[in-house]
Amino acid sequence: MTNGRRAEIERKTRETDIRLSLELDGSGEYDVDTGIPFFDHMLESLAKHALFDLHLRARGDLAVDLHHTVEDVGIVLGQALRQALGDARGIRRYGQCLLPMAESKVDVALDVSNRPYLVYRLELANDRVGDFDVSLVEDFLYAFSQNAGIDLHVELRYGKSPHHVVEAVFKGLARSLRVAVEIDPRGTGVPSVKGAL
Ligand SMILES: [Mn+2]
Repeated sequence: MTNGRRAEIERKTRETDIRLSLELDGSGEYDVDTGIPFFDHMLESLAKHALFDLHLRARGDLAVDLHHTVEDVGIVLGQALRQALGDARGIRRYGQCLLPMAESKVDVALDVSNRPYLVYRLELANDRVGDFDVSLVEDFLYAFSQNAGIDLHVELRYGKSPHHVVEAVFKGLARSLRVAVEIDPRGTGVPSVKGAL
């Protein structure tokens, strides 16, 4: 089914230096290094469960804060997804997943609509997993959804462990994306009555 739905992006600013390649019709192969071990763990899960091939090197000013690196990876990953989709011909467009992880459950729904929006209903104490501040998840998802053109809804149904909750968010996003960007064998053209996404 590979029809060249891939993108490669390099982006360098005073804060971060990022190289990323993304293949939508992949097999979940990844090689990720952002300098933030827990964030790597999340992005690896994303690639694995979306069946994307993802190669990512990010070097950021982590000594200042993790925020620039996390946000900029979200921007570049979103741009790559948008670019790889092209005119979005043949995709399913919608995806959703209710993802359990141990004691936690997270609800993800998305529309690859090219009308970005983020609804983020996840209230956790200002916890950390390793060096990773849980509030960074919203920054990542905002940057990603804006740049990918995705209307993204994430809601925590319940859960306690910040590691499990955040991992459920990334895995739920992965499974939703997998369905939404897959080529629908019954699809005919761009999935919109407007004829464009
Ligand atoms: Mn884990």
